[in-house]
Amino acid sequence: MNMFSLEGKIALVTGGSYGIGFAIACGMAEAGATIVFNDINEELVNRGLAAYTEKGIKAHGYVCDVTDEAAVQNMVATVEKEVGVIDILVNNAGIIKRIPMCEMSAEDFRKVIDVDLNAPFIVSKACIPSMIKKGHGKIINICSMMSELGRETVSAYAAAKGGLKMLTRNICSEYGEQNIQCNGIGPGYIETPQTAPLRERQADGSRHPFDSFIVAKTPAGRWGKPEELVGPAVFLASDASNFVNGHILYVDGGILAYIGKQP
Ligand code: NAP
Ligand code: GCO
Repeated sequence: MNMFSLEGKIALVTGGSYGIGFAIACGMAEAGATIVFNDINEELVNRGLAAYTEKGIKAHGYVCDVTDEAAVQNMVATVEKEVGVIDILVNNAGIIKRIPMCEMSAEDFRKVIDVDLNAPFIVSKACIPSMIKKGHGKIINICSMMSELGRETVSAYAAAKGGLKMLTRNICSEYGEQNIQCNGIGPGYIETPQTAPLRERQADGSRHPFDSFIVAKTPAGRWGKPEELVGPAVFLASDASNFVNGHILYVDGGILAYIGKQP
């Protein structure tokens, strides 16, 4: 079962101060990886470092906006000097703007595309050369249900996550021969700060309509927890998945398979 071990491996998790990135990083640390993470500002990085320390994990934190190519190149070079070559990259950092498409500015659309699609390109491009030199690499892109489905108000996010699915397949196609495996994880609806607005109690104390909708649409009958992404992430980061490439592993409680409960 050593094939699931991440001992001796260095994992970079972008946007890893909290939420899904933090949970995946903690799981990878438990499997033996050295954790490196970045976030957009010092306060978040320090918050993340404190959270990792509380879990007994000595993580390495860097301030870096993943949309800034020069900053990313510099961060990766610094990590290689201070920690070592990145074996596992988790492109996790992401944002969402829930605005009806015809009310959304082009600037807002571009910002979501920049963080959720351009940044995984930028960070992967910065990490791949050293992975090739080292003879192996694992890239895990955090996709979404919206890599497959649309819904009102998330046009930019769905476009980005659909593109991220195809970027995943293209990195597989272009670098599979250099022993780089690039796969995606497609979380369903997970309880994190990003989805908190969709779960807020109403003024009368009732559940948010979207919360009730998602619970009815999910065979598991509940939202997922960030920790439930750890097993799939460790699998895709480990030798156990060396012949899995270009695959999007949906961790969604069955929602993509289900037409939904009759009202
Ligand atoms: P989250 O709670 O909002 O965390 C996102 C993290 O990314 C935050 O630490 C955020 O920092 C960071 N980030 C945002 N923009 C950044 C930038 N330009 N540079 C560096 N870091 C940046 O989101 P989450 O729910 O954990 O989601 C993590 C990933 O999973 C995202 O890609 C999301 O699209 C995806 N996902 C989430 C769900 C879900 O149901 N939660 C489902 C499917 C996929 P700030 O606080 O500074 O923004
Ligand atoms: C939304 C949610 C979703 C989740 C996730 C689902 O507004 O529909 O935020 O997009 O974040 O991506 O997989």
